[in-house]
Amino acid sequence: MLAPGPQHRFAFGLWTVGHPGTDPFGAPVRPPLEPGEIVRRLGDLGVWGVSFHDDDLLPPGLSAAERQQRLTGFRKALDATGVVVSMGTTNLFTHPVFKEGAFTANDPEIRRYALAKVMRSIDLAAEFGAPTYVFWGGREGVEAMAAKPACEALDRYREAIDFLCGYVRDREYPMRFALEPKPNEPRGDTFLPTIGHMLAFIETLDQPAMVGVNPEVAHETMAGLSFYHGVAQALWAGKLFHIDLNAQKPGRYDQDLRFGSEEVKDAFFLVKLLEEAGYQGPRHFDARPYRTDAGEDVWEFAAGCMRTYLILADKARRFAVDGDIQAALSAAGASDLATPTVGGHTREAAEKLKATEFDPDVLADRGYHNERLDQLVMELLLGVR
Ligand code: GLT
Ligand code: MN
Ligand code: MN
Repeated sequence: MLAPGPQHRFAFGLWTVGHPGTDPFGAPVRPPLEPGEIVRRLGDLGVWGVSFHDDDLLPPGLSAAERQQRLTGFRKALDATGVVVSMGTTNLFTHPVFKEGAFTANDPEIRRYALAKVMRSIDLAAEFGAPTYVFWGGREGVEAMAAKPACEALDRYREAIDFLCGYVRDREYPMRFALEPKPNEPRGDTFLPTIGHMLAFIETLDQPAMVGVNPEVAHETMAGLSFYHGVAQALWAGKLFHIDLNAQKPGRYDQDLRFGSEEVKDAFFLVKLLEEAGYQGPRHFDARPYRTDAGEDVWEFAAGCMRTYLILADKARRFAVDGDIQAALSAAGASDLATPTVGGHTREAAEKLKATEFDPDVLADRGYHNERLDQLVMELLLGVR
């Protein structure tokens, strides 16, 4: 039950288990790993998918022969393990050229360079059959508010996504886009900072049906928002195309911790939501091992992300059949929310409703017993039920 397999659709980015442990204050603590080796180790753990940035797979500056060697090594490892490429993305944040932005850089030449880099990277992802392409606008933002007219930045952001949708359609790649919000870091403020901003932006695009979101646990949590409720709204809107799972303490820099290692109750309700909503996309871990760890610890970290997910999925199944929890849900009136309030508007229905006598004091008398319900959830999670 806790053994990961392809049916669970677990995926990792090359940059996650391959992260060398650099941080703003410290040098690498782990040696680089070859993409082919990463795929083989992930395959051994029962992982279904792998994702990459263009620069993870093909670091800038490789010779033609080195490029070919890395591509062949990667392809061979995919074929040998059956691991699929579940997502591709572009690095539009490391090189100094993007220090002032990529799609929203003030310099039009930099914006055009960014688009060309993305198109080449989309070709690479398509070559490996990636069905989803992620956009994380790490450098799309400002420190000096005066330096960038905010609405024009959104115009340029939209222009870029529209252009790239056109590119994918023209090439007939079977690929959808997933936009990843983040409130800040590395920029002081990032455009499209939350799931809600992103959902509203998508509706302004030329091809809104082709574009969804890739929310990340750490990013909403940094802003003090409920990731669970953001993901629920994305699902409700039919826009959860991809998800980045990790863990994060609220109010800090982006920690990208092992999935489920912080805020366990939130992680439980997230897994329950994904499983019960029938979400079919990748369970993609965008996390990295602690900087204290190296070697085999990296693979233990990867196994831990998946094991915690499966434990929480099992807890969700227990939740659904636990008689006390079901009784507490009834007492809370949880299932009554599925009953329509009034149905569609008609003049008669409106008049009838206005003429109805309500007694708010009587209605207010009801208790909902939420304390009991939540305590039962805690006991389930703490392993005494
Ligand atoms: C980077 C970022 C992530 C994004 C990745 C995709 S890169 O690690 O912190 O949240 O998902 O570009
Ligand atoms: Mn992410
Ligand atoms: Mn992150």
